Amino acid sequence: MQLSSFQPPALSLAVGDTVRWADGSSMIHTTTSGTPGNPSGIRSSGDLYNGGTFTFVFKTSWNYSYYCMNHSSMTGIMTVGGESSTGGGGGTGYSGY
Ligand SMILES: [Cu+2]
Repeated sequence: MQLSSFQPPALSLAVGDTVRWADGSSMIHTTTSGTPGNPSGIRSSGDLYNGGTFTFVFKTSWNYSYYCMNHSSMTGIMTVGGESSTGGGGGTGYSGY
């Protein structure tokens, strides 16, 4: 994470990929699934301070919108495709929180 944005804001992943967010700024950020004001409940990092990191494994094919709870202008999306035999959606199989 840069000062007040997700870099890169959009990523394409394969099912099973692991993503690590790192707060490289002096501000407190989160990476929270959903859209500002509407968390989806799949995952939330909680507050990340400078040097803090959060790792999440994307196990289901889906488009994951996410945002920062402290800065509503910070949004991003993970497009997860690839060889999923289970289809998208649902709330199972996540390793979140
Ligand atoms: Cu933030």
